[in-house]
This record gives sequence, C-alpha cells and structure tokens, in this order.
Amino acid sequence: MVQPKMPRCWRVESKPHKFCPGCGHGIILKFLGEAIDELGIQDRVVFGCDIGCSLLAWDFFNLDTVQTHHGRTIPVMTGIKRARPELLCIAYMGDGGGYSIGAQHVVAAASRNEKIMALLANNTVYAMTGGQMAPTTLTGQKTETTPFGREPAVAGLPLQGPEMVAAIATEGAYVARGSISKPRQLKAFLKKGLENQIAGRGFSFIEALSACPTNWRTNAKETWAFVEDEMAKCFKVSEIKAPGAVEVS
Ligand SMILES: Cc1ncc(C[n+]2csc(CCOP(=O)(O)OP(=O)(O)O)c2C)c(N)n1
Ligand code: SF4
Repeated sequence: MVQPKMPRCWRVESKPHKFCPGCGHGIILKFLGEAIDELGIQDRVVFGCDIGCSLLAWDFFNLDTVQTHHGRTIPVMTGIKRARPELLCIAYMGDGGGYSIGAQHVVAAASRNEKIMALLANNTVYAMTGGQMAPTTLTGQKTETTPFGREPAVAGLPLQGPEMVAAIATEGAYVARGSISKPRQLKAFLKKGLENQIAGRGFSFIEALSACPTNWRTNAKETWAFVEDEMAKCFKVSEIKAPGAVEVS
C-alpha cells in the first residue's frame, strides 16, 4: 500500500538570543536547532527549558516550548512523553538544575529508561544567580561561594554526570558528553540522542561543556582556554554509552 506523503516540516527559526556575549547556551542551542532541522522532526518536538540561564530560551525557537520550575524539566517532559508518545521531548537545563536541585529526576529518568532526551549545559557554576559553586565546579576553581577555590575535602570532587547516568541507565540508553569547542561532534551526539528517541529505545542524556564568561570573568581567549583545557581535562568529551555497545570512545 502506498503510504501518504508526510507534510513537509518547517525550518526551526530562532530570534537573536538573549544570552551574554560569548555564552555557551547560544552555541548549544544553535546546534540543537540544526540537528532538529536535519532530522526534519520540527513538528514533533516539544522543548522544555529549566530555570537558570537556559530559561532565556523559552521563546528562542518556533517549537512548542514549556518553561518549568528549577530542576523539574525532566519530569515535565516525561509526563508529556508518556501522555503523547509520538512527540519528541527535549529537556534542556544547566548543571545546577540537572545535578543539584533536579538530580533525583536525572537518576529516576535514567533508571526508568524514560524515552526522552535530556540536554545539560555544564558551565561549572550557577550562572543566573551570580556564579555560585555548582556540582561541576572544578577543583580549585574560584566562584562566589568558593572565593579560595573549590576544596575537595569540603565540597567533594566535580560531579561526573554522564558517567553516573551511564552506570544507572539500562540497554537502549544513549549517553555522551560533547563540548561547544567541538561543535560538529556535539551536533552528531545531539542527532544520535534524538534518533535514539525516534527509535523509542530509551533515555538519551547529553552533557555539553559550556561557557559562562560573565561569571568566570574571562575574556574571549581565557574563556576558550578554560573550556578546551581546564574543563576537558576534568570531563572526558566522548560517547559514553550507546545502544548495543557497552563503552564507546
Ligand atoms: C526552586 C528554586 N530554587 C532556587 C532557585 C534559584 N535559582 C535560579 S537559577 C539558579 C541556578 C541556575 O544554575 P544552573 O542550573 O547551573 O543554570 P545556569 O544559570 O548556569 O545556566 C538558582 C539556584 C529557583 N529559581 N527555584
Ligand atoms: S550569565 Fe553566563 S550562562 Fe548566563 S547568559 Fe550570561 S554568560 Fe550565559
């Protein structure tokens, strides 16, 4: 039987962004938009954004968007997905939202293998509230609440989020860590995460190393060096778990 042709999808449109100059959120979202465009799934996507600087994306795309309470984007997207499984749900958040106040939702979604995609921007601080220490703050990194640098004996080590998710998630999950300094690779990870959801295999979790020059108080050169050298030394940029494979690098 001849299948009726699907209506042609529109292109994802965005407005000039509201992030500070040099912010990583705009770069991550640009590649998310391109990934959605290239997969032609615009009419099925629901985009959820957290409190934190990610909320500035609430009217960024011409996609159905839900702006949620701090840390609650994953459960909101999970509810939408369970009610309307044909939709493709993306939960976008910062490291404070995903690894601190909303950490239980990351753990629950991973252990239940919820068929949504979570995308987490790791900029090592609570940016929107002025640059306090986050779970991902590097050892020795100065923030508003660690003026002498993060001390592991007091505050522990930086949280390895994707590694934690990969350890909990079951077969069918896709887990990766990309970086704004490797945009093509980041887009490939985003497409794989979305394809995993399209195939209905399981939870997709992608962390993106991001930048917050405003709270880091860095110029363009220092910002880039911090992402490419300091952050990448602590957080391994690679695929971590893919369906049908135990470990991919
Ligand atoms: C329930 C609740 N607790 C605390 C806050 C205050 N708050 C707003 S944004 C934020 C931190 C956001 O940091 P992160 O999630 O890392 O995102 P970023 O701003 O760095 O992108 C906090 C603590 C809030 N809005 N709601
Ligand atoms: S405060 Fe940081 S994370 Fe927030 S918009 Fe500015 S540069 Fe981006």
